[in-house]
Amino acid sequence: MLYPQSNKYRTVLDLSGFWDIKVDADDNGIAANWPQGFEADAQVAVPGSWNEQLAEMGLMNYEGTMWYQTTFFVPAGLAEQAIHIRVGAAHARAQVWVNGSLVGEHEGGFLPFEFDVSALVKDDANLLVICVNNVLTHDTIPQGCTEEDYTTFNKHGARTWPPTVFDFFNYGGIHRPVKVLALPKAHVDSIKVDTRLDGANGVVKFRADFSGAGDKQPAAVCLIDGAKEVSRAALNVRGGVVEDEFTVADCRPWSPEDPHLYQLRVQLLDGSAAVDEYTLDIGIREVKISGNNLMLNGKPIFLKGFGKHEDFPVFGKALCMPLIIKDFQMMKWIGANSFRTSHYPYAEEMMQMADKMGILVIDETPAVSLNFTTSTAATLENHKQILIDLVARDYNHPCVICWSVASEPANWGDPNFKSEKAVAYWKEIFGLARQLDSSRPLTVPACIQAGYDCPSLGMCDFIALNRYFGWYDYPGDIERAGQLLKEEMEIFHKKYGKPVFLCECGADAVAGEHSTTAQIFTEEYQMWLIEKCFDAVDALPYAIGEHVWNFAEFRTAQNYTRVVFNRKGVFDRQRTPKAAAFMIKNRWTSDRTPENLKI
Ligand code: BDP
Repeated sequence: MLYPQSNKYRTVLDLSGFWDIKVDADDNGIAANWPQGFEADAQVAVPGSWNEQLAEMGLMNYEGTMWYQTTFFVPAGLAEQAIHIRVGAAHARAQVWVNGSLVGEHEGGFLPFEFDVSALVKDDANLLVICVNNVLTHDTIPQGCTEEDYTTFNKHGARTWPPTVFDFFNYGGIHRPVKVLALPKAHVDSIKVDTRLDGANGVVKFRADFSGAGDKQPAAVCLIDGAKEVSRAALNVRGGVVEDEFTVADCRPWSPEDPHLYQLRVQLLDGSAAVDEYTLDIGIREVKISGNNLMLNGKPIFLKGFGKHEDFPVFGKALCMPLIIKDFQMMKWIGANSFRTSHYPYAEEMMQMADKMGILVIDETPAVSLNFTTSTAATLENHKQILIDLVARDYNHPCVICWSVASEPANWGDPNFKSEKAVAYWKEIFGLARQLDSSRPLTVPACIQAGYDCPSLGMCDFIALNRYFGWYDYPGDIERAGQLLKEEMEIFHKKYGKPVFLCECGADAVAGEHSTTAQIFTEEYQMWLIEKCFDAVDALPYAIGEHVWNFAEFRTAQNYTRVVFNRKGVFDRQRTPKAAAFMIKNRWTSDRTPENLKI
């Protein structure tokens, strides 16, 4: 799905602002005719999670149905165009009505969805009603849990409030902007680009799909480098599609050092005049696993970075543009070259910035803490649909170097994580992911509870380990932590013969707590433990990277292991650095690079 773009042919109206909201704890809204409009309980900012905005109304921990409404106008000059409503993300499912008619629904809280509402819009104020519900079940991705699940599984031996099987807060709301798109009736629908390097040349293979284009209708595709047109192809649409490839002589490959973007411009023509146009930023680059290495453009690369979250005071999980800039500034400051979208797809704007800033991304689905005892046929179907939609959304981003198709199966004490059902599930997911994208490596970060032979491991292109030696295992024992991590990496490498990535390591640190000795929860302990982990990993020739858990503190469900937030951030929730941040900066920006440290 293309990101909304305004140009001579296309108009985007952003409906961000204050919307009416109405709580529907008993799910009466449809019977009460709320799709036709309702009397509001309050106003809420969209995008935004409702929880912190409306905490004083008792909605901090609300899990249930919430109704949103606003009005929009289609400017007179656009009446002849196709009108779409596009929601960037609404957690966890949504139904959409325009002027009282249901236009569609969507399951999953982290990906965009779009409906053609041309037949419903009026030459007057249009009523847009969106019903959002954030209840998670055994069928959803991520899964939810019941009271009973706590006694059956329950990693921490404690309940959380609200109940979750994962360690982040289940915010609800319209988290990314809602936009009205006015498109030419015949328009570019999607673009898919594959790039590779051939010596000094780059090869850009493209395919564009159109809606409403006639057979043999002319189209033009050109590749632009800044102000210069590099290549142009005159094509005819066949079966709604054009495809071809360009060779770019002496190309500038995209990399963290030189994140050079070219533009691919697709035009649909009527005779020689354009009737629609879409311009996509692309980077020419190649990524693959080769032997013990992760290769970018034919050279080994070592990942230095973080697992992150979308989480910020008041915004909750909503798009916050200044925070995107701040986080990239901090990642550059500290010397990171990568991050993982733990534990769900992030906003499209974040991915665009990663392309521009040359930051590599491990792009993760929301299938966190999958449980094969509770999973149903619907869980698998939801997971597959999310994978299809995620790959469709992010395929063209040069920053995406890997799909993390799920994370931490077995984390919540599932006794069936090695069952035949689990094996069959993983085969379906990996098979689908490889069919959707054969160019990027796949992985599933593994927690210690998954042991050495979780069935997902053998299907991964590299092993990603989440290890908390010195924290959950042997808290306070830093020396042992380093030793155990090294032994663990060795075992996985021997067993699978694949490169190993330290995907998560870390410790909670309460900013302002200090100690001269290895005392957990202090800033020093977090710093020393992370350094020990780096020392262990940097000495291993098959290690392809080290990611710290987490970039910043984040809200979780309430639980006695969390002091308001998960404190493993090396920055606090407002992005103030803790001591560990300076140690990491020193490691990642000095000559003591992991490459130099390798023995
Ligand atoms: C890891 C999970 C992550 C948690 C972290 C922790 O992947 O979501 O936040 O543990 O406990 O296993 O801090």
